[in-house]
Amino acid sequence: MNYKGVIFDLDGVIVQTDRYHYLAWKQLADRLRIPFNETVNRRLRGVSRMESLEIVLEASSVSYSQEQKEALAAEKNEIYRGYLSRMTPADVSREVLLVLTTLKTSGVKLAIGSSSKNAKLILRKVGLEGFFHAVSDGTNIVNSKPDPEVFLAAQEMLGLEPKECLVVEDAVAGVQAAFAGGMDCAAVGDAAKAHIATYELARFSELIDLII
Ligand code: B16
Ligand code: MG
Repeated sequence: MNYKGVIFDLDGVIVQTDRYHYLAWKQLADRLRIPFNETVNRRLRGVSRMESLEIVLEASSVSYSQEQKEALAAEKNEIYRGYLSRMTPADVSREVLLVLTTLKTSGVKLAIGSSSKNAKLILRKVGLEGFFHAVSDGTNIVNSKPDPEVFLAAQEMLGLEPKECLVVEDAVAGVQAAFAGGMDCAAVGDAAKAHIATYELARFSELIDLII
């Protein structure tokens, strides 16, 4: 076995909730008459909710108080959770499910390492509650990616050393977080295109040969 543990990012890796983040931020930005597009959205991947809001507000001429910013973040989260409420187990692809179950039955320890405070809700909606050996998310960290805190917490929960773990990420900030924590990283999507990770996955199922 090449790695004893795998720490999966959630949004953009296990589920495609990145689309819902985009739609929710877009709705808020439209109401505030702030330009927002896929290019700005790419910068929000893996970044915390409040840091994401700061990026969205860069294009605003209005300056908001901390209290107003918290209300705006809550407004976005309400819209986002509206989308999450409609998620089902069908939102996890067959390929992702095959990789997860193959690794688990082979004795690999599995964790989630997500910046999201909605991670446990998402796992419940898609039928993966209780599936992972550890869940480290936005509720147990102070610093979000590219800080390694969320992955270091996951690795500790698994009882493993950083070098024994592989992180799977779709965000550049997530790859940077894995490296900062002393872990190897396999990249999908945007992070793979950036050519900065240890491995670039063309297909998710390549993980099986890479790990076992
Ligand atoms: P929430 P990940 C991240 O999830 C998202 O990629 C990022 O866009 C989002 O702002 C962040 O979670 C916080 O999410 O508002 O639900 O707490 O990719 O780290 O699983
Ligand atoms: Mg992600």
